[in-house]
Amino acid sequence: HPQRAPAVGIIGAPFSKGQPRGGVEKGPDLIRTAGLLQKLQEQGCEAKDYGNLTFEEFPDDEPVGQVKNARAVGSANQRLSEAVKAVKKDGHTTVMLGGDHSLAIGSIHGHSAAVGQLSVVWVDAHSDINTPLTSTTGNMHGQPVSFLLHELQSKVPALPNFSWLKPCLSARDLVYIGLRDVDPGEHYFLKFLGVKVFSMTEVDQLGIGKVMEETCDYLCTRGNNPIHLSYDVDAIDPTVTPATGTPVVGGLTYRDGIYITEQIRHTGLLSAVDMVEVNPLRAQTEEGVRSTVSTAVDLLLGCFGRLREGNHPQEYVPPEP
Ligand code: HAR
Ligand code: MN
Ligand code: MN
Repeated sequence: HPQRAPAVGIIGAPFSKGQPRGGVEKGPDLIRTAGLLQKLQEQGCEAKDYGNLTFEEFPDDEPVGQVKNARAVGSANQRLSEAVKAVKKDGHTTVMLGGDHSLAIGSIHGHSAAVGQLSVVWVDAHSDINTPLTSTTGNMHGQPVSFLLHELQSKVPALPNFSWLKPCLSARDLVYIGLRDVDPGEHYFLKFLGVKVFSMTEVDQLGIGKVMEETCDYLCTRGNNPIHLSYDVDAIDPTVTPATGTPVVGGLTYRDGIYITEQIRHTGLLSAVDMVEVNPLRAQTEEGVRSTVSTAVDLLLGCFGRLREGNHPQEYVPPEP
């Protein structure tokens, strides 16, 4: 079914404190420099760039138990939540350019604050569902899902600068695709909560075609809620997207990755997208950076209607001799 081009609202979130490696804050500007806005407009999308958010600094952000940079992460996500909420209220499909994946806390919270009950499709090598107590690294980019889920609230301790955050997602409204590096505590939560997971094993078993058919059927039975697609670029195989902080071998192919976006787009329910964990300082070569950034751009173009079969505007008239 042909769809009207949605108005896209781009929010840059140059934030890296959810993990220890510098460089991921360069993601938003790199993705812009690769031509995201122009390419979206060329494919008929109305697109508006809301620029980069700025974040408060916390020089004395001492660990709270295991958790690193809690104050910075809490504050950044509060700002991001407000920004996403405002851009959604402005009628846009939001695109949040990270930054690390701890930003999904604010992005999903703000999205839900604007539109209500969501479905979340989390495409990642990692499940990012550690609590501050199960995390062995203390990095908050491995924890965002636990802060968002109603079902895990009793397991998440209070942290400084997190009092604004209320859980807004139910475990049955969450689907994972691409998992291949899941910690023991995370695996326990996924099983205990009965979360829908298409790990790389299911991708191998079923193929990406069936995985997406089942994903879309599942979201349909959940009531066709607006979809939040949270895309960690490390879901794709590191031969294609090496410029990322925690690459894991055995990932999605470029084609799998693009097919996910085409099918999510096809539901007509896509309401917000995150594109996170692009880190140019982590690739061995310039070509590795280029490949990672151009893949991130292509995934976003797939989210907004670019088809590999080709496209033409609805009003297109072929030239007559
Ligand atoms: N599970 C590990 C942790 O909690 C690694 C998480 C890595 N996360 C990301 N985001 N790159 O998916 O620290
Ligand atoms: Mn992630
Ligand atoms: Mn990841």
